[in-house]
Amino acid sequence: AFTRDDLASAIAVGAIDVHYQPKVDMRTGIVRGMEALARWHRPGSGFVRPDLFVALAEQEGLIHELTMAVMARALAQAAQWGRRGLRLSMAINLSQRLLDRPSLVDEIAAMVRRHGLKSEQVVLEITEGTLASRASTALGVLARLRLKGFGLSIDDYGTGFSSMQQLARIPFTELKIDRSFVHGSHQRTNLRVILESALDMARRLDMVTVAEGVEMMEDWRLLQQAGCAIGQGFLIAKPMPASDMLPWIKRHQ
Ligand code: G
Ligand code: G
Ligand code: NA
Ligand code: MN
Repeated sequence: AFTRDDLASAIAVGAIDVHYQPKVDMRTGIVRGMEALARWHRPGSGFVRPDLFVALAEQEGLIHELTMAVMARALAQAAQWGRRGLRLSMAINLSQRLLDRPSLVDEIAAMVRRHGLKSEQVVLEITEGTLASRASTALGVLARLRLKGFGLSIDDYGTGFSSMQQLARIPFTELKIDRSFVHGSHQRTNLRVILESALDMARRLDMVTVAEGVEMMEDWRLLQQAGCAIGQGFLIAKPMPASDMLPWIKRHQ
């Protein structure tokens, strides 16, 4: 087990690492962007599951510090890849608690500027389920982020409650369909119908369509046929440290 203090000091000393998972163009296979995923390796006790320490950070008032630490690393990495000629978007997971913080917009914008990046290169992934509970508070922050040019992605789409309402009210740029509608969709008609309907709706709303949890070749083919723009999942690549990325991109292209 780990305590709030363990996590707080891990954040403070820079022990929270970031792994990256590619998001690829499903027509060409070209890597379009990365999602930053927090990793915590505790000396002596191994990896701590991110869902566990993210939840603790949310409960214990550390989510702002955690997110800013992840973002600082991820943006520095994106800038470094940019200098190597790789134009990749960088996606950061934002938890609902942060959307209660009006200063968030300027903090993120300042950090992006500091790294010499454009807001258009940065995508903020927000889990749909978390939005349902606080839509009114979150709305202003999300609208201001969008006005500044940031991409806004609905993460895990299909698992929340008021999904249609969120879509109508918030200017999301990307719909990321939850892996439960992706995995095995080629074998199950009901998953496939939901998947295709979500893709159709997103396209008509001018949103970028992303499928997460692509693990099987048959699902990849179905997504391609259904016109899904971007895929992410173990079939393509698992999350990996930054040092593995350039060799992976070389092999993948
Ligand atoms: O890859 P995976 O095991 O990394 O992630 C598990 C969960 O933790 C996912 O729901 C993922 O979105 C979440 N997660 C990973 N990194 C972050 C982060 O930096 N911030 C937030 N809010 N969630 C994260
Ligand atoms: O909630 P979010 O979508 O941010 O979660 C990211 C999580 O999904 C990470 O834990 C990552 O390791 C995991 N993940 C990424 N690709 C796949 C996949 O193809 N299958 C499964 N089961 N998990 C995946
Ligand atoms: Na995500
Ligand atoms: Mn997701």
